[in-house]
Amino acid sequence: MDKQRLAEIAQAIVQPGKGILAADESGGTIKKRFDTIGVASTEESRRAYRDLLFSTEGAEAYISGGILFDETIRQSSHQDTPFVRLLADKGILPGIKVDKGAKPLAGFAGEKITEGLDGLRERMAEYRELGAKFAKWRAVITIGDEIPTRFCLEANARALARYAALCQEAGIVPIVEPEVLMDGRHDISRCRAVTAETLQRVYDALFEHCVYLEGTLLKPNMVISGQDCPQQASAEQVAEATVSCFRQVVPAAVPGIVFLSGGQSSEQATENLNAMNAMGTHPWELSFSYGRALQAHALQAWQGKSDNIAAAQRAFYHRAKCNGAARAGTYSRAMEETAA
Ligand code: 5MM
Repeated sequence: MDKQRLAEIAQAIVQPGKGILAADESGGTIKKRFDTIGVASTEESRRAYRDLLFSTEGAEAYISGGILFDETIRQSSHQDTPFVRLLADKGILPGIKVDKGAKPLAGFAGEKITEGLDGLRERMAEYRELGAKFAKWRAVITIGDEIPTRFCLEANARALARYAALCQEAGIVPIVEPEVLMDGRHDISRCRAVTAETLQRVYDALFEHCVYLEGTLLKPNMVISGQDCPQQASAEQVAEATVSCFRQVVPAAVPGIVFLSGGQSSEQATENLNAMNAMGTHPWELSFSYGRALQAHALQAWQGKSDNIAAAQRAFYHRAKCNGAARAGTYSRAMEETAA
């Protein structure tokens, strides 16, 4: 394992002012997104959509990495440039989602386990050949009356750790993504308790699997109120709860935390990240790896029509820029008014 190279890649991803575009929606998820604009999900419509995102001029000022899906890493732009090369030429590191999705955990109603470890060593070798510099595996934790169970947390943590070890063996930086879902009526303190326990088990497992933390990144949920909780925490409360929770359980050896947006509005996800960075310096870089929060406005602007590509790219560029500012704690709502 080339530890220095892994650490360099991880640090490049969390360099100041930049973050990750998560464009790794699986077939089912991208269909759901396209359904909202009435566009059929075909290999070509998916290619065209990712093409407009990756071809957005100037977005590389705010985007350090792009996560691709297996289909996407093999596709090319309208000018026949492989997406991996298109991104690399802009200085954007290409990454790959390698999990096979969260499936029901047998015997544990309402809980999920992420699959995809079988054959992963061989797949990692292929993705490395295709140009992937980092990878991503998402575990899903649901909050309910009796859940998550300890068994579910441990099973997912072990899978994340086995994935991370295989990534590093292949010279690829693992992004470790344990997502505590925001679905439910629970309050922010319940989210904090479950997030802390989840992360504690993840770092125990990573330690046991001899994963080199300096060559990893963490992609977690923020500590926020459940979506249906009547009392929604403010950005400052989210920032305080998230940072204080993570200080207790995320080792300082981890170079960066790249948050997912998880269903927050685009503006809320930016505001929350901004509030964290406005607090001052932290043991790790605090960045973004947003899917919906970077793409939602662009998707709405696109509507599947080539005439709308420029408008969609303006919308994507704007969100990338706002989140770039949030990396330094200098974002303000006024930036939304000056949108292109
Ligand atoms: C949690 O989802 C990840 C971040 O996206 P959001 O910022 O929208 O929450 C995202 O990378 C996700 O893992 C991919 O879209 C793949 O999801 P599926 O459900 O298709 O495996």
